[in-house]
Amino acid sequence: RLVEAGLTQAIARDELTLVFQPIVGRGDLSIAGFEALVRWHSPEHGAVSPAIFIPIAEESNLIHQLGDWVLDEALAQVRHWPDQYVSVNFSPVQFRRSHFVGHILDSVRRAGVDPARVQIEITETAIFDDAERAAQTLCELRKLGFRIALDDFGTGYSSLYNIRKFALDCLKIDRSFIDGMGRERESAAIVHSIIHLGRALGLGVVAEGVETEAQAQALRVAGASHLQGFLFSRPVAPCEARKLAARRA
Ligand code: G
Ligand code: G
Ligand code: MN
Ligand code: NA
Repeated sequence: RLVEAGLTQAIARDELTLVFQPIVGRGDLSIAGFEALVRWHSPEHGAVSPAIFIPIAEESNLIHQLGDWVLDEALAQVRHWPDQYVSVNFSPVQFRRSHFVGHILDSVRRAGVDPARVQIEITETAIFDDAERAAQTLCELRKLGFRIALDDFGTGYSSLYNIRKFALDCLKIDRSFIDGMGRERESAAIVHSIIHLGRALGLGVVAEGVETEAQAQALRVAGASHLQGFLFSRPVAPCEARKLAARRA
């Protein structure tokens, strides 16, 4: 597999970069944190989307090396921001690795970063298979001060029963629902339900993929706590993120 071979070299050859997308408060649009998103510029394949290469990395165990690089790079950047957190995506394969908690803790200690400034984004798939073990892992991370976000919420299989047991800080509503909000009653109903659920459980609710002012307004009225999407900012390079962080703390 060509892509797999290239990916093996990508880290050593400095072909990976991170970009950062602001997550803004619903009201004053101040930047609460940035989501780190990995990019691969391959000399052979050009720009390859993580939607393509993350699944390949997961199948070949490269995900651990890649994930370590992403975390270290994200931690290096968060130190330059006044008080925002960095939100890092973790694959279910990483999450289920033994010593996941100890491994992350080592990284933040080495980087000298307060766990409170690190948000761990996991998807429902990560916690679906072995809910007991996942609940335990999340609980340990939360005790250490990490923030926990459930990503792509609404697209997976987590039962509401499980949600109640997990130590979470926020739900991230999948952007497919935000996209459908203005067109279909069903999407709007789902968005409202997730926001209601999150608030009732005392969680933050981040709406992803906000592209229009009409969506932002509807989400404010519905009670989302934070918004993320091209309307506010595309994912930006580290130097740009630093400027935004300093300006809009
Ligand atoms: O940034 P973009 O929309 O192209 O991301 C596509 C997919 O890749 C999304 O599902 C996103 O969560 C995932 N992704 C982006 N960066 C990372 C990363 O650093 N680690 C993992 N596990 N997934 C990522
Ligand atoms: O699965 P996850 O939520 O981590 O995916 C994040 C992805 O969503 C990133 O690849 C990012 O580029 C993309 N994204 C962020 N904001 C928007 C937006 O407003 N519209 C669209 N279409 N994609 C977005
Ligand atoms: Mn995400
Ligand atoms: Na998402």
